[in-house]
Amino acid sequence: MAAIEINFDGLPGPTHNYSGLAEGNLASERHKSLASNPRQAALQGLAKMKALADRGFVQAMLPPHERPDVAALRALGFSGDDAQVLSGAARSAPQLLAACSSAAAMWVANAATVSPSADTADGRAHFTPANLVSHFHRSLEAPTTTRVLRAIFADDRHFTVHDALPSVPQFGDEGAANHTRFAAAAGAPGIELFVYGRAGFDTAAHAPRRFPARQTREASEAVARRHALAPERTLYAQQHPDAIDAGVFHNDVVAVGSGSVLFCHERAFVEQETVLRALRDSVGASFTPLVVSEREVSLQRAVATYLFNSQLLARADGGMVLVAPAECREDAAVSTLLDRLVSDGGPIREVLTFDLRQSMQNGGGPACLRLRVALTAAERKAVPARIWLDERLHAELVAWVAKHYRDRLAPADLADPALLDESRRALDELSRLLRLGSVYPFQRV
Ligand code: SUG
Repeated sequence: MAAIEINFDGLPGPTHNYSGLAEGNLASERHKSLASNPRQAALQGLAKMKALADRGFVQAMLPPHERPDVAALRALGFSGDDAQVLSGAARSAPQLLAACSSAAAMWVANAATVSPSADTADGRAHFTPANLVSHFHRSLEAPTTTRVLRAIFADDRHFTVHDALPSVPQFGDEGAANHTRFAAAAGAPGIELFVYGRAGFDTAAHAPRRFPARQTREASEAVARRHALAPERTLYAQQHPDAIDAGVFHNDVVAVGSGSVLFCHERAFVEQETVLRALRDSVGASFTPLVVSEREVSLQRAVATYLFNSQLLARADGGMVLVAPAECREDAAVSTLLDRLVSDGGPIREVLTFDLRQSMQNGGGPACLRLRVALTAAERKAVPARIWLDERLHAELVAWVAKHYRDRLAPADLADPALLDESRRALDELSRLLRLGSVYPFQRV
């Protein structure tokens, strides 16, 4: 049965803020301490989901996580009641409070690596939640992500949700942001490309100098083994260390692929020609690389506009839509490139742009905000949760955001115990709305 690729978008949570937590992510570093607008962040995300659903793309969503993560602060030695834990952390370790308050779970491209049932030996769709060990604030996501995925993909006739890989730097795993699946035809077994930034057990090999490489080759290989992928349909490539040093902390900042198309910068991968040749051999003659030269758009511009952090969506007529950040139309060179892509008769027939500035200022564009899961009709039917975005769910979510979210959050507000209460109340209501069961720590005590 033919599967269709479904975008599960992460929803920014009520504590969305700018804390400069992500080294090597230039937008996060630049916007540190800016006041945020969580309500606008959530509404911008919902507007993208709604617009794509209205165009006939099946759209789903994933919920925010519980933040501030009081349990994580307690594990770090802060004590007393919840309000005292927050005020103690604010006083003596504001960076830890910020880390434990991050709404970074919205970038669900990092939630997990997903292999659809057409690719795996046992015919089930496999999920490995990412351990995200490269940054403390993101490493907190794995347990809730695992519970949420197990609530949605609960039916073990169709799905396997693994545990995250061991949480050590040698197995640094950032999920689908470093993973691309190609398939020449819908329903055909895919070619899965795993992209890593460094070797976990051989630190001498080709590493970036300035910024950390988050994904290790060993992590990618372990995920491929667990998912029981056919070795002849599994490829590995290394991110170019220069790209990481230019701010490409995840491969999806410099490349996006879908179907038979790869849209990337010419400086995305080490030995890029070899990678493209291997993809052509595996995907077949229909493989279409759209490689942008440094001369046309520099790596620096690509990072500044997030050109490649776009979604490539297949329309019913076979053409593709590129879903790009609004920033791409504000840069003359990038905007010209987008027009050229549409006019030159290639696979991209249309470009849509969205204002996702609240997320973008933390380094999260359209592609970061979504996790792709290819599902057959039977697999979709086996999902008990109400996560499919239709007119009604969208309206309910917009009302829910209006009811619970603040429109301004400054760094000092993270210690406000009322924010914790508001956030828990909101998530309690949301988990009922989405029929997820008790996925949050505060619901489980
Ligand atoms: O891990 N930003 C996230 C952005 C993730 C983008 N995802 C993908 N490229 N797939 C990160 O760097 C910033 C949080 C802060 O600074 O407050 C942050 O975590």
